[in-house]
Amino acid sequence: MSGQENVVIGTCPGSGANLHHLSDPGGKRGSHVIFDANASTTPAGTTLTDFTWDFGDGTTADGPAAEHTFSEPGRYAIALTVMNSVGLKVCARRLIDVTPFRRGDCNSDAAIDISDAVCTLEWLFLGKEEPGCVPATNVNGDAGVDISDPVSLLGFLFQGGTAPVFPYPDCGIGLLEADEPLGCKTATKGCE
Ligand SMILES: [Ca+2]
Ligand SMILES: [Ca+2]
Repeated sequence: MSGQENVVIGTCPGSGANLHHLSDPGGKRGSHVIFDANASTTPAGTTLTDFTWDFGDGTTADGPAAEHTFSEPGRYAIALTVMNSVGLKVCARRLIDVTPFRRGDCNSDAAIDISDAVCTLEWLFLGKEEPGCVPATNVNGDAGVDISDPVSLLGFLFQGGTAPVFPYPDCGIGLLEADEPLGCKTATKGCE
C-alpha cells in the first residue's frame, strides 16, 4: 500500500457516467491534496480535451491532475469540469474538510487505544457529546458510524485485525465519500 487513497467524487445531476478521482499523497499533513481526474471517461470515438479545477478558495487550475495547498482549514467545494473533443462538458463536485485528523482518535488525545472505542460507544449509546471530528470515529471507512467501528478498532488493537483506514497512522484530511456528510469540525490532537 502506497499510502495513496482514491475516492470517486459524484457527478453533477444530468451528466454522463463519468468518474473523477481525488487522491491524497498520504503522509503529508493536512492541507496539501493531489487531485486526479485521469479516471474520467468519455464516449467511444471522443477524447477528453480540457480539465478545469475550481478549488473553492478562489483559485483554479487546468489539467487532468492538479495539486493544491489550502492555506486555511475549512470546508471547500471542489468542482471539476471536463470537456471532450466534441465540446460536451460534464462536471463533478465534492466537499472536503481541510481539517486534519487521525482516524480512530475519537477522544482526540493523539493516541489510539481502548479509550477511543469507549468514547465512540458512549457517544453512540450513552448520550455523550459528539466528537469534534466525527469521521475519526468511522474506523472501518464505510458509509457511517455504528457499533462496527469500535468493534473494528478493538479487533485491530487486540486481535491483529485491520488497521483504521487512511488517515492513519499519520494525520491527514478525510477523502472518503463518507467523510463529507459526517463533517470534521476540529482537528484531532497532534494534527492541528
Ligand atoms: Ca485517543
Ligand atoms: Ca463505519
